Amino acid sequence: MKLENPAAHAATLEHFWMPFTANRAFKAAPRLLARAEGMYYWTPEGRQLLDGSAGLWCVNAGHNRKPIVEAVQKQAATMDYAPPFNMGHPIAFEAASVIAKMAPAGMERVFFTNSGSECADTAIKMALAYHRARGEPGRRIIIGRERGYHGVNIGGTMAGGIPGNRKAFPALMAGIDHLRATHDLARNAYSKGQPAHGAEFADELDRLVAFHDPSNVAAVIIEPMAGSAGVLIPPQGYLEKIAATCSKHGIVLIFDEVITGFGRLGAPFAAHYFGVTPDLLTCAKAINNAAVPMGAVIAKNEIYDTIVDAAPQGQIEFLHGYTYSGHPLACAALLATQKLYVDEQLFERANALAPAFEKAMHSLKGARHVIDVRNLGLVGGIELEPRPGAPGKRGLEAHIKAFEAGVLVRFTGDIIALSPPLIIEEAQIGQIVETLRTVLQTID
Ligand code: PXG
Repeated sequence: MKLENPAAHAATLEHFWMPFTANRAFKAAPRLLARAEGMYYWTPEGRQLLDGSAGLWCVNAGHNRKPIVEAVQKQAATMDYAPPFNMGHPIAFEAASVIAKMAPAGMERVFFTNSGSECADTAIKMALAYHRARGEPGRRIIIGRERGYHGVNIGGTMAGGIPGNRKAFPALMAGIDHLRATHDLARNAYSKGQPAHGAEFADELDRLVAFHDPSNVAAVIIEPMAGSAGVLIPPQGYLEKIAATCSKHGIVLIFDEVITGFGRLGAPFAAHYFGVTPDLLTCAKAINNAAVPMGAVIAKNEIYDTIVDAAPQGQIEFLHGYTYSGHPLACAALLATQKLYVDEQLFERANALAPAFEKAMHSLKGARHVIDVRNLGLVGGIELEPRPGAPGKRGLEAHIKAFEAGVLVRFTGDIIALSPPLIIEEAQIGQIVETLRTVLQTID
């Protein structure tokens, strides 16, 4: 049989089953991106779009940065792939060292994955393996939080708190409980930075731990700042309380920093920003500017030592890993990205821009449909009043109209999320905000 030329299919959209997408609606009215550079995307027709979301919270250094592109090209031409099981290649060790150096003190062991989802499942397995190695295999319960997002693999889906993502998998969800989300518009609307009210939401952890008994609880997994579910910023004092409860009861605290890692809050990690150190920290996305899929779980040395020392010499200590753990191209992109962050002082830049970003964001107070504006570092959330009987519609329409007006923003339900590349200029922040103001005027 003669094979057809695959390029003959290039123009059809029907074969790609798109992720987290209303496939039929999208394919009826596609929004395609064909090229990117710096702060901008271009559509196939050549229309320019200002990137207000760093792709999906991941392109922190801006698009197609030359040092990253060249590093990936060079690595592809040197060694495309090498097996990571019981073998190694130097650049994966180098990449792990770079991440270990920037992680909070005492967290110097780095396990590579290919995504944030794989990180969540890896971290949950590490927590269970740690308790088993310590002689407490009964600790199996994982506590997540409502509105949390830890990706789409089974562990992350289970610990996550977005009902729609979970409802088809109830049989897989034993041994899990959830804290309440900290969102409290009545008390905290229009907060600048961390909201003043709500540290007591953390008291729920004491209740859940007492209810299940500490001897059964393995880990708590939360995003220090929840991104996907609508930019939910931790109230002052909340994370400190959560960490204290975990520490008191020997529970592994996992921070999911897939969004907050690598400068989003003007610091290497949210753990630095908030001054709260977890036991395991997951990251992905901006780890290598999203140039090649990659994630990493950063573990406290004690967790690594406990798991490794419990196994007999010569035996695999942690039966877990991916064909592409520490993929050479991903590592090359990581090294170039992390160098760029330092050379251009992009985390410091995010920090320096944060006050101007906050001011611009809060100028949307009083704009049509807006019921809250919140911000932290270079993250902004604009919550719209849901249209009666049609929640989520306003958010979607705002996203589409902003796209048509040349600005890319994220939306979750009726919450618009901004997380621009850290190279953004003040004038571009202004352009995003003014575009949104105009767009909100034009939707019902
Ligand atoms: N944890 C967090 C906190 C995330 O934000 C993941 C895990 C999963 O990562 P992967 O690489 O498996 O997708 C994420 C992903 C949005 C949006 O619209 C956010 C994510 C993914 C897709 C869309 O805000 N975050």
